[in-house]
Amino acid sequence: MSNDLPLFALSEEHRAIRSAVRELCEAKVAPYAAAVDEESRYPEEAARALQQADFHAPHVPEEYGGAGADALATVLVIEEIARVCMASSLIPAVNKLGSMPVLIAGSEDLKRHYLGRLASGEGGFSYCLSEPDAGSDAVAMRTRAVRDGDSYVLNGVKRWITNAGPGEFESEFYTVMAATDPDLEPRERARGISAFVVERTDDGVTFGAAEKKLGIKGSPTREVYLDDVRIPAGRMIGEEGTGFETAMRTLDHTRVTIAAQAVGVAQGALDQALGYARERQQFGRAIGDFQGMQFLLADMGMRIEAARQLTYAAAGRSERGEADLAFFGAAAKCFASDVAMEVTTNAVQVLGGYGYTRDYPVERMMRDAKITQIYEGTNEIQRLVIARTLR
Ligand code: COS
Repeated sequence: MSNDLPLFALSEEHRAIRSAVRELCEAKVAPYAAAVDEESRYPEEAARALQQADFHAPHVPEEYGGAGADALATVLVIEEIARVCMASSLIPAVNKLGSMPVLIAGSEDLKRHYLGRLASGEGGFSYCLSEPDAGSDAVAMRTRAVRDGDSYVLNGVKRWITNAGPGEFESEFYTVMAATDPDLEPRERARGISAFVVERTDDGVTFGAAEKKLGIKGSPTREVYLDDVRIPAGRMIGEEGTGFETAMRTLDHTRVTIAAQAVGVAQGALDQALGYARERQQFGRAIGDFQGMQFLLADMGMRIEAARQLTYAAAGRSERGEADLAFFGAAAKCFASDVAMEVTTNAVQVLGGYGYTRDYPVERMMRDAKITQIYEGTNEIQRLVIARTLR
């Protein structure tokens, strides 16, 4: 047995990507993270730096002008950004989420046209599945797309759309799921849903006010209104009636990136807790010398590493398109986000009163971590998806 190629380690290339992103994040993302949160403003410095380094949408294949990062490399990029600023990590994460339907099911024309524009930095890509009355029950969507000659006409409201808006850094492109056959029986309804690319400059597209959120305050979330939006039929992604399947297959891949965010924010909180435990003196010694504190920190480190390994294993399934990806994507997202919530909460505990103030980043990390248990499917939905695969 050879010793020079560990079976269970990152490749040289993956390690190089991780250290390049880490360096960039320390210099150009971390310094602005607190202000971005405090002022609920777009992380423009991060957006520019990520774009310059080609980390804004690293998953776009080289053939469409992208960096061609595989699923694991994309996870590493997102994990490292989330370690210092969760809101900024949504830039590559949402660009992958929004464009994945095109990659999975789009025509060659759509891929060339839109992935190239995403990769070049011309515009970001958002994903529009949820609606005011269709969250976990995504099939219940009311947005309609009606065929009219060579066009489709879309009407409806999409809610909780990450990075939606008219701003310079907000998304130019939107994958919109809409019912093309709304009269099917409830059990058949998924087959009446289709996916489309909508551009924000299309007539009839407008946006709601930015939501006031608990965390990820630097990442805008808005409603998207579609009022008689007429788009060419060629902007349908895949065949009519396949939109729901495409939406679900997309989430199988991108739940892995939410797991990456969760691992990153948890690691960021542990790093802060470790630094504090080493420095903070009480009862004549560093609090990290107390066994109670060591046990807490040990549990944090252990759980983060378990979440990381599951996330990387899920990334491998995503890259290879393996049949058990639905299980791995849901399991990684659910496990890592529960770990992130626990670890960030414990990090606040380690810092005590200081941890509860905005003078230290752990309270922000705790608020930011919460969303990973909710978006791209609540953890209750992940458990449902997992349970179905166990049969
Ligand atoms: N891959 C491919 N196809 C899938 C799929 C997947 N992972 N999951 C479901 N489908 C298909 C099913 O095979 C089924 O097709 P047929 O009708 O041809 O058999 C169709 O999609 C409907 O699936 P299902 O019957 O499972 O639909 P349900 O209404 O029971 O809902 C859940 C399934 C709950 C899993 C789905 O609605 C869901 O994931 N909800 C959460 C949505 C979400 O994550 N929202 C977050 C917004 S994105 S930020």
